[in-house]
Amino acid sequence: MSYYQVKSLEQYFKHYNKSVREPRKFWDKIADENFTWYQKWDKVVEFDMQEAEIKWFVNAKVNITKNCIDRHLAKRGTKTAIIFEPNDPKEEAQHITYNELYERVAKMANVLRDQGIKKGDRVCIYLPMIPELAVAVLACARIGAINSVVFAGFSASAVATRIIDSGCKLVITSDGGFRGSKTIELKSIIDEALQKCPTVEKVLVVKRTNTNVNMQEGRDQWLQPLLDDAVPNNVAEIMDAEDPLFILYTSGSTGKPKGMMHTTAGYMVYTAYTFKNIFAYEENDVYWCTADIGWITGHSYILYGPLLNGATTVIFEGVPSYPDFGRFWEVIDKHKVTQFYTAPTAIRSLAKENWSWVDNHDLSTLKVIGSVGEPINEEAWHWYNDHVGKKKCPIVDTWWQTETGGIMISPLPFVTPTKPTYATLPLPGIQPVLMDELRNEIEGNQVVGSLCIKFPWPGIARTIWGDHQRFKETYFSTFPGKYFTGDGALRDEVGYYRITGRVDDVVIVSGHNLGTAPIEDAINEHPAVAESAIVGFPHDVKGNALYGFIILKESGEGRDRENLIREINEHVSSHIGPIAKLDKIQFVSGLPKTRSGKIMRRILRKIAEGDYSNFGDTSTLLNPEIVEEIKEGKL
Ligand code: 6R9
Repeated sequence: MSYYQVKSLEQYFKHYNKSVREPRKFWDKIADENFTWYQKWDKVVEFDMQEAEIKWFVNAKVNITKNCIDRHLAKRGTKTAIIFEPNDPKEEAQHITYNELYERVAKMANVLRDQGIKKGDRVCIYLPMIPELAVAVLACARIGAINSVVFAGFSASAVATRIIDSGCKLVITSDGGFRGSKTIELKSIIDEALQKCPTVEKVLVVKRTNTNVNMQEGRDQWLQPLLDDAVPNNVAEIMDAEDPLFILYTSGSTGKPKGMMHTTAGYMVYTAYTFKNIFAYEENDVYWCTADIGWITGHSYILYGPLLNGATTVIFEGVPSYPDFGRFWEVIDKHKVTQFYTAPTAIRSLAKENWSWVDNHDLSTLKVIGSVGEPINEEAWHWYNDHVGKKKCPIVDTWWQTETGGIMISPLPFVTPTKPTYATLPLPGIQPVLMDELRNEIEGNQVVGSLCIKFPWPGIARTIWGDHQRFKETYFSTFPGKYFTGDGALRDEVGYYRITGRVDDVVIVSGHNLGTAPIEDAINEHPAVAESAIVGFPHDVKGNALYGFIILKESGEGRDRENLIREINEHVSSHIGPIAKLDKIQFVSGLPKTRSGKIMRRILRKIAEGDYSNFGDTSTLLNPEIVEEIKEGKL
């Protein structure tokens, strides 16, 4: 592998400047030197940022699984590709070598083909964090099926929305999943979801919990007997660089979830390059990212990035607090983890517990530790640095999004001096800019603005499945010609970036992006509710929690409030999932609205935060008196 690796800040700047001056040459070299292609590209990149049309490595032919698995077999066949650490520490960990991974993916790919799945068909994967999840994702990529992994914490109705939107033909699930002390009945959630999904013809079921499940004749089959009969090798499908690789849903500020579509070659090049550089990965390292493969972090940095680099990657089924608060640290100790990548919400929840949970384990193998998902607050940063990294492991605070495919702004370990709460500098090849309200680029340092990226990079999502117009409007219209991230940021005196949070109606709760609109829709479906508005407010552990302002219908006025709160939260749980439950619900008689009928969320946000100092300009409010009422009734 010959991705460039910079050794000093000076080298970084040299490299960075080159990547901005000659982006085509920069990416051409990385793609050329580090992957196996059936056919190389005619053109490195072709784009029209106004129309949101972007193509990388035009006309190249490739299969990403050949690059993740096959090409490593000669040198690394017996090396561990995946370490599976089960939910229950008493269950033995599994070490899956590259040879074994090849066989398992080949068999799975053959099963999918036998079931009639062809290139371009959509497959929904709804599985817990077990090796079959990785195998299923890779098997789809092997045969060119477009997979849509749905996080196994989503409810039946949320899964159904996603299956319907992408028109999946087949679902891969399991009888159930273990999560801490709980067992989640995944198959029965799928059964309920599929009542609304006419496109699904087949369901393949992995046995994990031995829970009793209902198997529908003609539709459902146990996966294992099919795998037992399958041939252990498979010729990979030849994919065009721009053929879709996967769809992954993310919340929007309005309407239904957005199916972000990533394509093959650009995503491959970008995840491999970023993984290698940001985690300073070396041949015998053991890398662990605690995310779920149901989120982009799991796609890019549990599966693709590590496997493309021939790395050993840990898949962890459990949760940080089970069987006790020492679990993360015990796993690092047990598997001699060298790079550890987690989320601020996990750090905060563990930092609340006794230090001895960490200090009783040997973490001396760690070299680099990372954070992702939301801004990391100063206190959590220091705790992570002191207790986990022991002040000797650089913290890579990595800023990126489902839409960006891979990490965009992050320190490079041992190169970029870190600064708490700062994601620091863009990776070579990435050109961030801050924009003001008049849509002008803000030059210079010590400035704040809306974070945009002004030149495409290989990992950028290409569209929203089935709705290119929405893709264009959401990301390329606010600041014409630029990709708008939806985040605000500041640039300090030396040019370091600090992400200040979302500027739209998305709230990040425990690292999960939640659009407020779908939650409001779910609440409004409750028969006693007339209208609602959801905002985020700061929470010690979750980063943000949800605060709901709810107007009841006349028929709901006399109802017992406790019961109503419970019912409303059940409604949210069943429509979106338990992660979207509201921490606080305040019943109000009206919501502050502008003359054009828009809820002024900025005011509600301030009230939820308990900050009454300055509501800003309220002159456009139709009903200013409501603000006082809401303030007085605040919980
Ligand atoms: C990878 C991922 C994207 C949003 C993003 C931003 C927030 C992620 C961050 C961060 C500050 C970081 N975010 N990493 N904010 N510092 N290091 O999380 O993707 O689920 O799509 O979320 O998360 O607000 O816009 P996704």
